[in-house]
Order: sequence, then C-alpha cells, then structure tokens
Amino acid sequence: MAAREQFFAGIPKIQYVPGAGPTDVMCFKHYNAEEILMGRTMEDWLRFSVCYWHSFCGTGADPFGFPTLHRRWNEGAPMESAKKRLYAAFEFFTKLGVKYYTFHDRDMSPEGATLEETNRNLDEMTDLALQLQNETGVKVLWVTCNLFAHPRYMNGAATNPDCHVLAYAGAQLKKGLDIAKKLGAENFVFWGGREGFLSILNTDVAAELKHMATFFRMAVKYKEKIGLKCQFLIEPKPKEPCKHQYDYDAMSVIGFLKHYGLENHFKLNIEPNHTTLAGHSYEHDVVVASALGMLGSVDSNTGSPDLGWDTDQFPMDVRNTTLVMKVIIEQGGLQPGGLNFDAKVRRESTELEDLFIAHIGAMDAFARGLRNAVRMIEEGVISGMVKERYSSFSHGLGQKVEDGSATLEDMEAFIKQNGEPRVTSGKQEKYESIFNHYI
Ligand code: XUL
Ligand code: CO
Repeated sequence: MAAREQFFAGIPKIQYVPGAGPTDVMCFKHYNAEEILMGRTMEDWLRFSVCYWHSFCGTGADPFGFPTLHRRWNEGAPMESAKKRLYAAFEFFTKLGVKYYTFHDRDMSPEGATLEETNRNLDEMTDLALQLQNETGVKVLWVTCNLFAHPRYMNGAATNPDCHVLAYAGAQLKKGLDIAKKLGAENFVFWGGREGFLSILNTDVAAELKHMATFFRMAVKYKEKIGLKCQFLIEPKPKEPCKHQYDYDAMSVIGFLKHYGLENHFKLNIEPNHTTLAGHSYEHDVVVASALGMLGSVDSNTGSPDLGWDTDQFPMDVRNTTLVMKVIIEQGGLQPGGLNFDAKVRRESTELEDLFIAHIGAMDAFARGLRNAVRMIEEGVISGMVKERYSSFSHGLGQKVEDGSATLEDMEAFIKQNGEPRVTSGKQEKYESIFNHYI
C-alpha cells in the first residue's frame, strides 16, 4: 500500500482563533491548549481523546439503512484497510491537536480464522501503532476488548452460560492486556457489552455475577503478573444490547465491586448517554462516582433524552460540560483518565470535515465548561451556600453524626432539649439563577 496517503489533504492543523465568527467552525474559539487555569493547562484539565470505533470504523449504517459514510481508509482487504485506517486516524489526531486515542482490539485489527492468526494481526497492527505513537507523541488513553460483536459472544462473554465462550473471552483479554502494556495505555476499560440478560427465565443471575467477578479477578492477577501499570475502569450502561445490563449505573457497579472485594482495583468510566438511559440526569453518575472516589474517566457524549437508545452524539451543551467540569476540578482532575469522545457524527453528516467540526465543537463546549466551572469555583458563591446549608454538622450533635459516634439516645436527648427543627428554604431557584450567571 502507498505508505503515507493523506486522507485529510485540504485540512490544516486546527488553530485557536479567539473571536472567530459564527460560521468559522474549523478553528477553536475557546479551547486554548496551553492556557493555564487554576494552575494547570487546559490540555491537562481536559485530556481529550478521540475514539477509533466511531470516527474511523463507523459507516453510518443503522438497523434501517445502509452505510452513508464512505471513507477511503475503509476500502481494500482487511489488513490493508486496517493500516490505512491507522494512518488516517493519526493524521486526524495530529491535525486536531488531541494527544490521546482509545480503541477496541478489533477496531484496530481484524479477526483471523484462529486466535493465533487474530493475535498475529494484532501484533502487526500494534507495531505500526507504536511507531505512529512514537512519531507523533499521541498516546493511548485506554484500550478495551470487543467481547460483544462476534456471534460467539451473543449470550455474553464473562457471563456466558458456556464456559468455552468464557475461556475465549479470557484468552482475548489476555492478549488485550499485553497490547495495553506494549502501547503504554494509561487505562484499560471493561464495558459489559452483552453481560446481562434478555430473559430471566433462562438466566442464573447469581452464577453469572460470580463468573463476571472471577473474570475481573483473573484480569487483575494477569495485570500484576505482567507489570501493567494502567488503571482498570468499568463502564456502566443500563440497557442495550441486553434488556438488562449487569453494570446498570455507577451505584450498581460500585455495589458489585464492593460485594466481590474488587473495589480497590477498578474505577469507573462514566458515559453520560448511558447515565440518561438509566433514567438519571446527564451529570448524575459523574457526580455519584466522584462522590465515592470512583470517577476514573468520562466517555464524553450525549444522547437525546427524548429517544430511548444510545445515540452517542457529540457533547455540545455548555450547561452539561460546566456541570461535568465542576466535578472534575473539585476532585483534582481526571488523570490518568480523560474525556474520551465516545461519539459519532450523524449518519447524515457525510462530509469528512464534519468529523473535524464535531470534535472541535465538542472541545470548545468543554473549554467553555472548564472556564465556567473555574469561575464558579474561584468565586465560591455556590460552594459557600452549600457549606452554609450543611453547617449544623460542624459542631455539637452534628459533629458527632459526622464522625460516626452519635447514637439514637443522643438524638432523643437533643430533641427533648431543642424541640421542633426550624423549616428552612432549599432555595433551588436561587441556585439555578446563580448557576445560569456562570453559563
Ligand atoms: C457502548 C460503549 C462502548 C464502550 C467501549 O455503548 O460505550 O463503545 O465505550 O466498549
Ligand atoms: Co463508551
């Protein structure tokens, strides 16, 4: 194949042009990578990552229609197009100025007839990926194994009723961890693709959950054995493709990890489109995971809350990005995680430049969210009001509740002495008005 075919020939490196006009969509108006906010560069706070599967493997096909996105890099025999895809991807990363990418093993490299052949393909492709990483300085935010697309996984991978399939998933995972080490991945993601059930009648839930925990334990053991330093992440999703997914939402994953004693080995990769599918508001799982010290990374996207499925749209809503960045700053950043655009252009957005416009728009939405959250935190109005709202826990009985030493007898004695509590306003609309001041 031609070594360095250009796939985005007419598109130069994207620049920061503050004050650019409304139709100037091929430049950053807000994302200024080097600018320092609260002691860190924007690039460092945001840690953007481009995802391989949507942006380079996606064809625009949906259950009702044929492909609409005809990418030159997807033409040719499987290994030939895999290489073209990789070159196209690295050209895109560098022109966009994003330092990280994420991929599934099978996005980068096609399956062969046997596991051995598949692994040889992966060796060849990851050799090339390593070369391109070294040339460009672009790094792997996370890698993951696709344990859901191949028909062998139709009844699940780690939770399959047949141990033969579980074994295949384990063998695939072993190689996935090896390539994570080879490419210096900073994280490794487990999304429970088909780990769940469609009918409770044919499902042994207790057995499946136990097998899933065993699968994770094997992963931890192998990670330690090979000296892989990356952070393990589980990505919750409530439904799709299964009717019920075991990793329903942040709280259920944390409950699972604690139940099986795995909580010190994993954090969460929260995808807001999954959060809204679980019936929560956009920011809910980011907030919950962070509050419990478990927020590791974010699959930055959005859905359409009026639709019941995973539309994986680019996150363009500044209100949402502000809420997410507020949480990220308050927990001291996301590193070694980041903001991965698990998002795809609409199947109607057929031009190559749409891929750039989508990422630039979302990066700018996050840059604005970051600036808003920084102002909000530095001025401290909302945090001051929240602190005041909970101030009764800073002394006396409240302090005892806080440190866990209070008893029901203390409660009774307190009420006998102090009587009815004074009802205080929650002031929601005041908070909302102040929040809007920063948007
Ligand atoms: C599926 C999804 C996945 C994971 C990685 O909804 O989000 O792409 O992020 O397997
Ligand atoms: Co995702």
